[in-house]
Amino acid sequence: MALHSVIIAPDKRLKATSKPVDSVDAGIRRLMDDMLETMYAAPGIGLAAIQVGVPLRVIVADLSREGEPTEPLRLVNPEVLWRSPELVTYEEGCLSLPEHYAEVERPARARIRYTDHDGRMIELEADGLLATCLQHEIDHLTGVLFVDHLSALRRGIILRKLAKARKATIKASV
Ligand code: GNR
Ligand code: NI
Repeated sequence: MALHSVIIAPDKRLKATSKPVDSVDAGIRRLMDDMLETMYAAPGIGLAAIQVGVPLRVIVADLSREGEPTEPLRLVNPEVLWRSPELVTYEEGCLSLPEHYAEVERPARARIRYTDHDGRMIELEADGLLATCLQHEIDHLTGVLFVDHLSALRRGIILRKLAKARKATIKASV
């Protein structure tokens, strides 16, 4: 397995639309294992392939509690089939927007269809944090970040802070 580095916003690669996967082969399974390793190391509860620079419709997630057995989810070509009319608000974070958090309102439940690591088609109805997490990951597949659900003012503040923090790190490393 291998760790990837996570792309930090602002970065135009994060705005790309990811392409569907043709077939779940060894390369895709390897990608998903590497993404899980990267996500656990961060740590995070979800990761989209585009965050490690791979523009394919692949996401991983794990919402198991610390100290409990892991429950890795590997989703290829996920699609939202249905969104509940009821909404819910969670404080969201993103590995591509480190140290920034904001409340985002989304459908409380969602029905999702995807292909698993064995190439089988699966449907699941998610609620709670899993519903929020999977919608956050599926947003990444069309270049949407949680800050895109905030006002332009709040988005601008966060993205400018990240751009400034990056410049400071580059300067410190020369
Ligand atoms: O680790 C993460 N935590 C999180 C918290 C609330 C809502 C969504 C998330 S996903 C995020 C990891 C990430 O950036 N996934 O794309
Ligand atoms: Ni994210």
